[in-house]
Amino acid sequence: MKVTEKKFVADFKKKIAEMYTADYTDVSVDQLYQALAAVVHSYFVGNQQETRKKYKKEDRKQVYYFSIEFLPGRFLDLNILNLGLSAVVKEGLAKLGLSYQKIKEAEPEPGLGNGGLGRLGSDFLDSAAAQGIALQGNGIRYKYGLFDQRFVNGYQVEIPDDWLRSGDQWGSRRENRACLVRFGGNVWLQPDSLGRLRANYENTQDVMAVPYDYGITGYQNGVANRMRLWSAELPNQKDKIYTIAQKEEINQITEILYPDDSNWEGQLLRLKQEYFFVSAGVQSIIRAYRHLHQSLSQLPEKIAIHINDTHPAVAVPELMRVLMDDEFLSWDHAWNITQKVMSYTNHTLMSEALETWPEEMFAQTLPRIYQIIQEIDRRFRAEMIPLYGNELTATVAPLGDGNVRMAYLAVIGSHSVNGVAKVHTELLEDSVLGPLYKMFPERFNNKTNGINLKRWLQVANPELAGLLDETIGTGWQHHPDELQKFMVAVNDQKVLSRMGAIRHEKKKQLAAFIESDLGIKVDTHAIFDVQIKRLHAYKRQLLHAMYIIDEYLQLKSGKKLAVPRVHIFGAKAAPSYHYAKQIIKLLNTLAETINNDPDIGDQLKVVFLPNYDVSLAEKIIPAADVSEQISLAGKEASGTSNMKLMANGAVTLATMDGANIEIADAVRQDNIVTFGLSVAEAENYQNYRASDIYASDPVIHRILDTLVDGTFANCQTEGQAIFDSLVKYNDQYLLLADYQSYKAGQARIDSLYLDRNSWYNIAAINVSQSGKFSSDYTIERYAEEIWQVKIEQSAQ
Ligand code: 26W
Repeated sequence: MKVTEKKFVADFKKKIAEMYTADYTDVSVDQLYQALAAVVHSYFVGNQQETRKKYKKEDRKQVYYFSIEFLPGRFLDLNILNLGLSAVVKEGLAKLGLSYQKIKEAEPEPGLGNGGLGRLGSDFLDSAAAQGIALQGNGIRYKYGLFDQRFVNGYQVEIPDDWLRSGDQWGSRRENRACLVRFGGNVWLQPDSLGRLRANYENTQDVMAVPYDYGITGYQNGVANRMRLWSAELPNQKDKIYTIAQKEEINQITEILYPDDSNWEGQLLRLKQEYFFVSAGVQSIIRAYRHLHQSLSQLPEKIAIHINDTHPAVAVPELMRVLMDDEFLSWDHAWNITQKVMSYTNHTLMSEALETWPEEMFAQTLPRIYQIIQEIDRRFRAEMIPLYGNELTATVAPLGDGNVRMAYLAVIGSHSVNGVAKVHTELLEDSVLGPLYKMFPERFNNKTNGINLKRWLQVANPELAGLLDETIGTGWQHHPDELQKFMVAVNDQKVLSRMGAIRHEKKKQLAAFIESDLGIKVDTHAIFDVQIKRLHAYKRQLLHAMYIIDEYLQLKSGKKLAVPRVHIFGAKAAPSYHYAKQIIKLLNTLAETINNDPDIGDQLKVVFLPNYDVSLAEKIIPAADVSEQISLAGKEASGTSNMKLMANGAVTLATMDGANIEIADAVRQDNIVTFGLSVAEAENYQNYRASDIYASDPVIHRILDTLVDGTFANCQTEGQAIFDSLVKYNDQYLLLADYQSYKAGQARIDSLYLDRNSWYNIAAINVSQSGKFSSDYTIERYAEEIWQVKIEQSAQ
């Protein structure tokens, strides 16, 4: 369908008249957005239907990407770009005297994830559609997404994120595809009249899972895949009456996203969430497969299920259940199929994030699934003990220490296990999953993460994308490796100065946003030093804070900084993660003190933008000069903001951790600033005594003292707690060990920035080397090496 500007304007006006019985001059910005979304949606429903038909006709193998988090960001902008309608929409609206920029800001963002894991899932969905890969997302339609973050007196306050308040412009409710999911009760096996074992249930709590489908558009290729999100509702049973409490209990299952990565409350509810979307997903996959195929033996040739982190690992016993109890396959046959269908990605090395469930809770909530896990466990032990002995086998059996251990279950039930950066995969093999690697080495592989350059360059930074188009042609949009061609910019004064002008323009836009949001004026000639990611001790926002204090003390003692700095943060802390919240308070206190100190002026500013999300990331990333990737080596699985910032021309200041190592390889040592302990050094850092460093290093001593001596007012409790975490409790993440090396890295940043030409050269090299981190390539590697599915359009 060719959409001209004329057609678009007519469709838009008509839609507004239909929806509001009003003229476009007589509706609110929210209403304009809703109508615009409806029009854009109508332009790709045809693609959705065509794509489904095509996959069906070709009998394509389908991949189902199971993830408890997706972070799609705003849909409108990306869909318009993907449909090739950017100019038509912008100009059409302008003709009506309307600003596209304003209207798109009215879209509430679906915050259905906490961080990198969820955003990676969405980048993968986008890239799969761009590459013509038959991949669908399967997840939860949380009524409330990740909380909205406000700061009150410097403290994080969490506000419910009511993203559906004005309806759902992109999701289609598919009631006819609903499934029943069972919890609790008793279960027993009994032979039926044909002698087959049937599972009988009594006193179960039944929940209806209703899917909402969201179209995921490919990049200008007519493809629209889908993300299917499940919502929990009361079953349609006329003979049953539910109490309000029962109704509440059911609705609660998909009420809210768990803001995770520390201990969460309501473990049981989380377990229910996991089984809920997994069971609904598996049932609907088998149902769809059954429509087209006779024999289940071919299932692995037609279906792949990907387990994104352990949260959907219960897919292993759930598929076993469906194959045995509903389809009457034998254990061996079902197990053989299950292992071929399942694959698993691990996203974290933090041992506290490897999910386990108390066996008792698990058995009560999912009695049949628990039985199946017991049998998986029994067979695993029977097979492995003779080969590896009791002790080693016991360390990685699915049941142990009174818990169900989801990561081990996922590895045992899958044919492929991958980490998300080279070093991460090595560490998985060496430590966290070591014994399983010994048992099944052929299953392990690495798939370094990637990012969707359509969103992170074309949508977030159309100015830079435009310069790339002009300089090297538009081929890079389909073949990101062609960004290499931008190496012509190196030492080309004309291109470099245009890039410099764009960078400055993006800094001005961000500065205007900072001023309107926080009332802080920043100097756009200062270095914009950016750290944006979940707030977590291992990511070491505190190391960055120490440097800010160091700079502040220098300025107070009358010294000048080599280059003025604006330190920009975006980060949410899990509501129950006390220490992370204390660091937020500290950063806000630094901002308050420093920004209002007349001695400091424009030399130093600290900006903590509240409510970090995908939309805010799109504003910050194109304006960043420095990308802070400073986790303790060995802790960050990959990181993906490092890739987004690099693609926009920021210079990375990094430890050799996660994908930073691969970024350093790609841009070469001169074009990145690295510092700090290596993975091996950090691992072997025995006999570390933080208090010795505090005692012997006067710079560090002075910095840490400001946390407790009243330099920063109204932060005593937090300052003391943070001081204690470093000095008294021995600095778990080795900040003090890395500080001087970090500071030297910051000095190197200053000296590079002072030579603006060479700085822009480095920026251009970073942009030109970012193509290899496109998720288009990553998803192709998954498709070829793990799922064995067809790629329609090769990005190579
Ligand atoms: C306890 C359950 C749990 C634990 C951790 C739930 C969720 C999490 C995180 C939010 C998981 C996460 O986002 N991990 C990140 O995944 C990215 C994509 O692979 C990586 O780039 C990041 O390094 C990793 O921290």
